[in-house]
Amino acid sequence: MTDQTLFSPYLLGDIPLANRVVMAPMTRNRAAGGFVPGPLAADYYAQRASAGLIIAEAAQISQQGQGYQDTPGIYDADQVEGWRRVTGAVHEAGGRIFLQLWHVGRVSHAVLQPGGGPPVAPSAIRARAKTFVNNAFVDVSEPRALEIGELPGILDDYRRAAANAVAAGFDGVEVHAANGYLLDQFAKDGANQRTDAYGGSIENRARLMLEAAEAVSREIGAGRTGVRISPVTPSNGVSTSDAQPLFEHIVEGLDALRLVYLHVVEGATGGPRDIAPFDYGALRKRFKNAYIANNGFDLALAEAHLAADAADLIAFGRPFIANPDLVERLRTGAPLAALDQATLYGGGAEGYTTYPALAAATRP
Ligand code: 8OZ
Repeated sequence: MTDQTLFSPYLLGDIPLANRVVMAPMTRNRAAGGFVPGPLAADYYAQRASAGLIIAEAAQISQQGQGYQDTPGIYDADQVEGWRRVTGAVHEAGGRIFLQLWHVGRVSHAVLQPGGGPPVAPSAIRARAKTFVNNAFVDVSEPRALEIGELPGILDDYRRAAANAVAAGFDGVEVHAANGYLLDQFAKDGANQRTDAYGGSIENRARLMLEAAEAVSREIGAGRTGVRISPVTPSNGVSTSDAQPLFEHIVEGLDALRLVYLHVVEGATGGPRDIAPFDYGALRKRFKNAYIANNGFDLALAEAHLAADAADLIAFGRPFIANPDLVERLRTGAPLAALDQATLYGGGAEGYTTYPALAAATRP
């Protein structure tokens, strides 16, 4: 007898979710001209609306915040219109959808940057990471260190992006503070060698992430604001000497803002969960609202996590790509379809909206 908690409703702040299955944000590089969500995005997300909550793919908050080709933005009116079609289709299908707000920092290439300039970073340290531009994987560009006087402008970009997301019909937003992007770069000492109020101590390195979360929650409300972190991931060449105390401090700060959820990538993003010792329970204990656990979950691990009260919600990433009806398949024990790697990033309908749901007739 399986525990059915994963399929029971959950109240996320004042947002009712039909179940505890979350679709994790996943970059698909299919935006149209002007970095407007592509024409198929509404279908793609609506097909997956049986998730309790969809967190839509990372959307850059400014041109400076973009790091890969064909990713959608959330900083201008055309982008807001494009996203409105997505949120309308998901709501029509009975789903709930947040948008992930993204600034890549140093994980970018000059060809994507305003005026072809260098990407920005806490310090002028190039990431050992690749990006995808002009249809090819290339090394990221050498970044320049942000001046302290530029940071209020970036916080204002987060604020405006959050307002835009709500105007586009999203139920809320998730601040992307994971995977070696700007806010994670500031937090971690492998990328941040600043000597000002944003570098050095844990308090200083955590500052920009907490200020971004605060700017967003002041704009749209803490009940519509979540944050995603990845304490130990090596994604995009990021590292830190002090993950445990650093993220305990960060989570205390996020809790003080009363954000509606904390989304934690446990382990190496898209890789092993046990890449480094880390006490996630210490984060859960410090955060009163919802804890979303992500990374490498299957049904058994999800149920075990919920039964152990290690999380409130479980985010599934890649399984949602090939299984639009993932919730139903997990609930009935139906087999999961395999993902086609070749159609993951970029392209059209193939591998995006073409994965079928199980036909009603073949359901057990
Ligand atoms: C895969 C490819 C490009 C970007 C992340 C937004 O890792 C991403 C991403 C993933 O958070």
